[in-house]
Amino acid sequence: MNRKIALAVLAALMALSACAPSGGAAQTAQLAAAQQTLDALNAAPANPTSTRVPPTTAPTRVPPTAAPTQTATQAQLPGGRVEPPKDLVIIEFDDVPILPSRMNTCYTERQDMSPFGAERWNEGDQLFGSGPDCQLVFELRVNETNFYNLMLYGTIAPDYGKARLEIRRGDSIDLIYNVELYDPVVQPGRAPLDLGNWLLNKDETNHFVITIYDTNPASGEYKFGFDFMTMECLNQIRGGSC
Ligand SMILES: [Ca+2]
Repeated sequence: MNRKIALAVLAALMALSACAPSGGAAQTAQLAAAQQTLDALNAAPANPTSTRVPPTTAPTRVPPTAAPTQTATQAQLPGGRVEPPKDLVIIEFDDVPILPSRMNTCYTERQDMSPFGAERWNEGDQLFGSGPDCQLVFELRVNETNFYNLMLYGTIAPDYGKARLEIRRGDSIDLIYNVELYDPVVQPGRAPLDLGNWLLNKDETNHFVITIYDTNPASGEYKFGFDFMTMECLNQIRGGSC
């Protein structure tokens, strides 16, 4: 029983017994026992073996992290991408080296896309060129071995041909897509082309290869335009990092 309640009950009994008429030897014995208990409770130290745990300090509120700062490069991405992916690498095709190929090297040049609405292309330009039967090889350099999602941003136009896209990892060659680049109107591809998720090893040589291999009858030419591609580290390796 709660100590305070017990004291109150015993005190009430004592008070009642003091007012009540005498009840004989049994009542006297009960009152004596009650008095004894009351004395013992009064003499006992308060809460002698309390194991009550003091309240813990209130958890410190963690301030919200600062919103990620959008980088200038991400801000330049066309198409209004609001949430830049984590660890995004951008390969701007007209800014990176074109490596030697076993096939003919395509004719290429940087093309200012202002006549077609520069704001629709990253940095307002693209790598323009022409075939046929030529190949562009770009290195996919990664600092960490991990899975990466690859997205391609290209252009479609009335005088464009067909392209075969490959990912080469080490000694393996993975055929990805044959893509039609012809369209009656010069414009960015209607959607970025998702090339899928790939395990890229930092200790191997990885390449993205574009081969201009054919043309559409409506075009009759083998020209092409590629804006940029992105490599987003997906961090799907246990213990890995991006
Ligand atoms: Ca560009």
